[in-house]
Amino acid sequence: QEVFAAEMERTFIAIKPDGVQRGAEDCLELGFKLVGIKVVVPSKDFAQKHYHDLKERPFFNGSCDFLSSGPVIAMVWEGEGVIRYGRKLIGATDRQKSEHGTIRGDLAVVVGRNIIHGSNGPVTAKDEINLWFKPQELVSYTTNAEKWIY
Ligand code: RTP
Repeated sequence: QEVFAAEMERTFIAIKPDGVQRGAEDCLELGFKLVGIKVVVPSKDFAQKHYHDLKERPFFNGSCDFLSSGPVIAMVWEGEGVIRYGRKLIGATDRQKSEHGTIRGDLAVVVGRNIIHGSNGPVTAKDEINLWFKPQELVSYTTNAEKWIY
């Protein structure tokens, strides 16, 4: 029996270089379906593409330098409501404003070193997934767990 509609929401989540260096990659207990994962060191040019929305902001260059400073764990997660839930689990951008129990609230140091990234809406999710992953790097599968965990 098909529990969910075929078209599932997907989001892009990345453990940033500070999170990888600190071994924070096991912080994700999303309860959603992981459909793509890889470790990459993004080039500066690539980081600029990822942060293209922030081009006019004073911290754009610093954020791009930082994202390209070391390995990033890039992931695509799938499931109903995964974009919003991912953001909730990650917590507010600024560590000072992120709640305890969120990844940033518990682990982030300052706004520019905030451990993890998650798409902030359906449009950016689509753009970011397309930027970071080729279609053939994403898998489709069903598990029995889908009946209880999503
Ligand atoms: P992200 O894209 O990394 O998930 O972060 P976000 O949506 O929560 O926040 P956004 O405003 O898109 O900012 C992207 C990243 O830029 C760095 N930042 N630095 N120095 C600053 O004031 C400042 N503000 C933002 C952070 O690393 C932030 O995650």
